[in-house]
Amino acid sequence: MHNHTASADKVVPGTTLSIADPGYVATCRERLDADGVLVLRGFLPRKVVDRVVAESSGREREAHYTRSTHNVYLTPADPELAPDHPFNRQVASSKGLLADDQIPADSPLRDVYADPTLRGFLCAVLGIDGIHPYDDDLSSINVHFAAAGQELGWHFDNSSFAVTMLLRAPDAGGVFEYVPDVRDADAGDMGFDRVGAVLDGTTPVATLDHAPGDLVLFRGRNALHRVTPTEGTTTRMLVVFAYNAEPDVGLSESALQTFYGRTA
Ligand SMILES: O=C(O)CCC(=O)C(=O)O
Ligand SMILES: [Fe+2]
Repeated sequence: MHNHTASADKVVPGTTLSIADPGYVATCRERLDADGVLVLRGFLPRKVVDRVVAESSGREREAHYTRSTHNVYLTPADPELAPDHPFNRQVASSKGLLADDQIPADSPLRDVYADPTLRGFLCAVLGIDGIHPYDDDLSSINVHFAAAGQELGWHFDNSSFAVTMLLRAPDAGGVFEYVPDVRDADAGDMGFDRVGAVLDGTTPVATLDHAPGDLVLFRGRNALHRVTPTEGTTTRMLVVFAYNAEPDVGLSESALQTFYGRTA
């Protein structure tokens, strides 16, 4: 049993607060609701981050690389609309990733992902009744690589929340930028004018201030966001802890093929 994260009484580093403490949880929930983002600084101790980087960085060549252009909605273009309509404007994304079945069985990332205290915290802060792994072998824990020139173009996420942790920052670039409340997916508001302004660079954007080991909760369904191109020889590394609010949800075979180049 590996216990890198001292689950039962986890103290938020640099504070006396615990992610099991109801007052702290309430504060975090308010912050996430207000800002659409929450950063738990120093969540994973530096020594453990270093171990994860050591176990993963040599495996960059085993990652599955994809390069695509897409609209911000991650949907096919609409030929009825002009090519420069905000629905059809294309951005570029390129990255490499290690799928869940490529993460070592004894990786500290598995302890974090399974940690019952963390899962309880996420449910409380996100306002969901349950939190479950993906029902496929690839999607739950992913390590993303972005070498020089690789970037994620502006997009909205399909999922309502994401849990990520930077593992290694590049020398420059690789900055997470976001603009809250650009669309309202549930109300059917596509936010075309706001999307166009962000793509034109005429809207101020927020920059996420996060360091390796910080745990980030981000609501990316209505917040437009991107990761700028990595600059320099240090590859950006980030882990995505993917959960579902419902049990028994897996990605479709075609989605698995798109993301991982395989289905099992
Ligand atoms: O790499 C990041 O910091 C964010 C990744 C992201 O936005 C995504 O995978 O949808
Ligand atoms: Fe995203």
